[in-house]
Amino acid sequence: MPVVPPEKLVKLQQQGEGIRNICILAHVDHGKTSLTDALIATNGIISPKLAGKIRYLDSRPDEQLRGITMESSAISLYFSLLRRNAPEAQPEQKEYLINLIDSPGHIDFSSEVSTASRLCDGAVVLVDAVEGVCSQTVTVLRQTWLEKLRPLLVINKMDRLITELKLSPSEAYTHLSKLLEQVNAVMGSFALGERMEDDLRWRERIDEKVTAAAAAKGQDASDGADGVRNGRKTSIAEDDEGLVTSSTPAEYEEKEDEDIYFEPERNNVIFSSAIDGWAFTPRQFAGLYEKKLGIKRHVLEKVLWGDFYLDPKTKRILGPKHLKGRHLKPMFVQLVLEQVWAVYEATLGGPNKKGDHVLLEKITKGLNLSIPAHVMRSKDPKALLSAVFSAWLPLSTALLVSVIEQLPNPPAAQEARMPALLEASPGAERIDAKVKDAMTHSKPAVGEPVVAYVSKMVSVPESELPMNKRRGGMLSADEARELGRKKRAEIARAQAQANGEVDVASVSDALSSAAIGDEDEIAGGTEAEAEQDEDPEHLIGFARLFSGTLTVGDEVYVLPPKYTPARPHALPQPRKVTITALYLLMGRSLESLNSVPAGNVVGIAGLEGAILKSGTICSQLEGAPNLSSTTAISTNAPIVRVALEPAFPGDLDKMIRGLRLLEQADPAVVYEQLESGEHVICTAGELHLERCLKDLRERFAKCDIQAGEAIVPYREGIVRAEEMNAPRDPALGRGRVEGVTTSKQVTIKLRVRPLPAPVTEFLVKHTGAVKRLYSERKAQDKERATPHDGNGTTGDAPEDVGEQDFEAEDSTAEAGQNLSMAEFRQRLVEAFAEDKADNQVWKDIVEKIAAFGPRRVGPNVLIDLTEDMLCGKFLREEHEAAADKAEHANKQSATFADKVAYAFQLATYQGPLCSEPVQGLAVFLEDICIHSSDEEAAQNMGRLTGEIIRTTRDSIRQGFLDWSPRIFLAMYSCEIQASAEVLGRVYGVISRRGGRIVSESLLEPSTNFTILALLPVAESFGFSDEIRQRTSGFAAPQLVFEGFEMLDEDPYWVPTTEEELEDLGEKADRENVAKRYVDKVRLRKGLMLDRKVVESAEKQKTLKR
Ligand SMILES: Nc1nc2c(ncn2[C@@H]2O[C@H](COP(=O)(O)OP(=O)(O)OP(=O)(O)O)[C@@H](O)[C@H]2O)c(=O)[nH]1
Ligand SMILES: [Mg+2]
Repeated sequence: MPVVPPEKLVKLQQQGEGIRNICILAHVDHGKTSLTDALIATNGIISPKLAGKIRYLDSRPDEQLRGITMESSAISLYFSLLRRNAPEAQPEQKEYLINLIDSPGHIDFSSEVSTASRLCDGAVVLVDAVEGVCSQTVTVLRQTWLEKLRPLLVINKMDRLITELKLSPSEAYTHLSKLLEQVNAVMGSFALGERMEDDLRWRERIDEKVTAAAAAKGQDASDGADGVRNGRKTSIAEDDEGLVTSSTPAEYEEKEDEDIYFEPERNNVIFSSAIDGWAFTPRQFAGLYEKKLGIKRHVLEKVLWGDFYLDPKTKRILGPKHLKGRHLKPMFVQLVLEQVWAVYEATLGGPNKKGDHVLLEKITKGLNLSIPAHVMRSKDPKALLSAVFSAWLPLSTALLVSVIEQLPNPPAAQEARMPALLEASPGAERIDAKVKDAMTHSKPAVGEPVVAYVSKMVSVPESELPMNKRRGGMLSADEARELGRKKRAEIARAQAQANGEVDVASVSDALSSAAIGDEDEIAGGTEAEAEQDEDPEHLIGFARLFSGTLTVGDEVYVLPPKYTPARPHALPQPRKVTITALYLLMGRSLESLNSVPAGNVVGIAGLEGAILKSGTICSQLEGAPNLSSTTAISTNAPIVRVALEPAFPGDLDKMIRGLRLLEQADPAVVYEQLESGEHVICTAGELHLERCLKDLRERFAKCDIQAGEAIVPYREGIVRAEEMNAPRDPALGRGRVEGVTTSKQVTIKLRVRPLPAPVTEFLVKHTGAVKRLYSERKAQDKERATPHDGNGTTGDAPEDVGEQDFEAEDSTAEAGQNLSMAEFRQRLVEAFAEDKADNQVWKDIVEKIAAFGPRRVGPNVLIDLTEDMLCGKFLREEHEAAADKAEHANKQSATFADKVAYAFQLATYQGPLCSEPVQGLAVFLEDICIHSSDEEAAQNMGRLTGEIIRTTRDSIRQGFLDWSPRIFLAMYSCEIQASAEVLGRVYGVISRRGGRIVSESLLEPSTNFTILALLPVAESFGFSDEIRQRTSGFAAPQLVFEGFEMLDEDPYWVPTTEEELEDLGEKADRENVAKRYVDKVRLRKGLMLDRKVVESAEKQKTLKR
């Protein structure tokens, strides 16, 4: 097949109707990359013989080695089709451009899935015919649902039903129906969720209107006196109500949801085998049988799948009712599956698995296929199989025709998707109407506003950029002149700007872009130089253009993630950058473009440094939409943290530079430098970490880097255990502490208790909500604060405490952000009420909450029991705030209360066990007694501040240790598919690593089991490899961070009673697992350990030689 020249693709970019932007999504290993091979082969990029085997888009060596896709990559393909506009018309040739993005299925790279889907209009979702719906299948289906991408379903690996499971066509049909039901059940559940939400919103709206109307009536009644006016008003109110009911239907209307399901009769299901290179839709078979059976094609299309049977005598279609006890096979079995099975039988079956030549001849004749004679004689049955199928049911045809017919082109898709997407973006009402219009209609004209969304930055070595690749004379003279002219124009423009009066930011931009030009020029000039060993990486934005036309040399604004059109000039100011190059993405290789119109996927250069991970590009600043803040779906939060150091200390700078590049080039990596000076990266999983390290060593840092042991997060907490030591101070009671500062001037009385479990759980789940409430409150306070408000200075510091540490883990807790203050309060009260045993303690406690911690958002509460609520109330409505501040603005103890609140943040940030964050702690501040006069205290403020913070922190720790402390382990939920033979070994590995099985189910009709287990993150390193080895590669686990789980063992427990001593001996021979974890963390952090290093030293002896 001839290679399609890039010019052809570029021409097609101009015609919106002929473009399809699609992404391929599925669970890991369901065959995405193999499937794309077949499409790539149609463009002559790879040989059709190799399609399905070489996995062309897995261009990284490690991707090939492991057989796992790690990065999403795009390719543009040309496809032409003969189409008839009317059944009788002459077929016309139509050309299409398919921009296809292959995404990884492994859970570690799930962030790449969101980056891919945001750029597309449609999705091809694959499901393995044997394994069925897996965890990631549900995730990607949800992604298509949320992004409003139209999906196509491909049931892949159909060959496994024949060769592996050896199902008969009838059995396979039953299996496929079940599989389809599974997939549709998933879709149905999304629709149901949405419907319930709609229904709720509808009810709320009705309620609101009814109360509003009732209030209006009440008002009238009290207005009273003027009877006439009153009467008129009431009638208006009624009118209002009448209007209301007409605009909000009184009966909730159910939306049609037929559209969302996958149904073969609607041609949105494709059956395929990527490895054997075939695929079909029922429509194709309808075409085949139209003449033979004399049944109209569109009728056949509808009945080929489902409970329909062909009467062998009359050749008429029968429904299940008309079977009258006859045993007929469904049409799909008889007319479709049996034919496919027959080809397998004729090539791979037969007496000695060498095929059945007679049958094969019959089939090829019957189907009128022309197979070259040398292939027919071939000894390789697989080659024969492929040859028959590629002549009969080529994969690319079925898939591409479906894509073209079923999935929308960019103008249609944007019309459907954009309004809702823009509505959900921040400051939606301030978006310029012109921008909205251009985006909704995908207007490609040059004058239209340019809006593009960059979903990630891809790093490309300089040697692979098109201009460098062509070095050595391949550039034609015209092209070279054009390139030079463009460069000069660019530099001139940049310089003109630098000389002009534009603002500082754009000047520096212009300078930097001029510098880029210069560099290129130099690179061009030193052409003759031998291969440089330095091959710097360039970051290119992976983007989708939604409106306008983007041209090299254009100046556009890069909107930062927090941008909102309501405050376009808020800091950080959006930067203006010059587009230095545009690229057509062709897998690993790139082709230069001069300009690109709306509706295309494109690579953009010139954004380096302006975009960290993702962002929006717009030609105007005022009224620009922010598209990046609405993406949120990353199922796997970065949880694996590792400290890195260069093998040679001199390479530190190189490593840091590399880390910065890596952070930009990978959406799921977080790089941070700890206070201790360690350089830490946070990755989504072990495999992801491995890829990052490889990239760092070989591309970004180009030096040897050593990774330390993974840093696993823990949580600390307390419980009321059955048998606890006596309280430290029986007079005060358990958990109560009276801390006196060193100078004896202040006493702080507080009490520590474990929060009821439902409350902790609620708070852990709703960190997002607390975060929002807190920032709203802070904004309120700021508005109110007078310039000489002395409190602010030290009180504000706590948010800084380990801010970054949490950032990464937080993303899981972002859910539930939308709770309003009243809702949040209500739900919290309910959670407290669940604790029946102690309900006296928790009565009305929500009103007294002064702060959450650590970082003001964590799952611990500071409860203010002081007489005048010194710390102030956290969950307050707006009107309460003013009174709150004014009341004790002058009190000395109120100033101290601020310090106590700060100490609470510190104490919960680093618990006493191993300095890990605390969860589920309630600190009751009972009193702050000052033993000196106000003036004296005011004089010693500086010293006292430190003392109070220290005393409070220590008191909270003491109170903590008065209960039974517990350590909480980070847990992965783990899904493994394994066959019955290796099940035992899988269980063995899980239990040895301290995990436990949650459920196990059989995947009929295969003998595979799906096992769901929980596994401590700390024990998960090497888990996947071990499972793979032990099961000879048959089981592959997927690990997703689940949350923290308590390890019910006191790390400080030692046997004390006689019985225990008798059972366990003085040294407690049974290992205390909790202590092991605590000690491990303490050792890493360099904290003191109470560990005997040498035991029984007296037994040592020196042996004589
Ligand atoms: N039997 C069979 N095997 C297939 C088929 N398609 C793909 N495979 C195999 O399944 C494995 C995974 O294929 P890939 O194409 O890498 O799967 P993927 O979905 O891209 O995997 P990730 O990108 O890592 O999620 C490979 O060993 C393929 O040979 C098929 O139709 N039938
Ligand atoms: Mg792949």
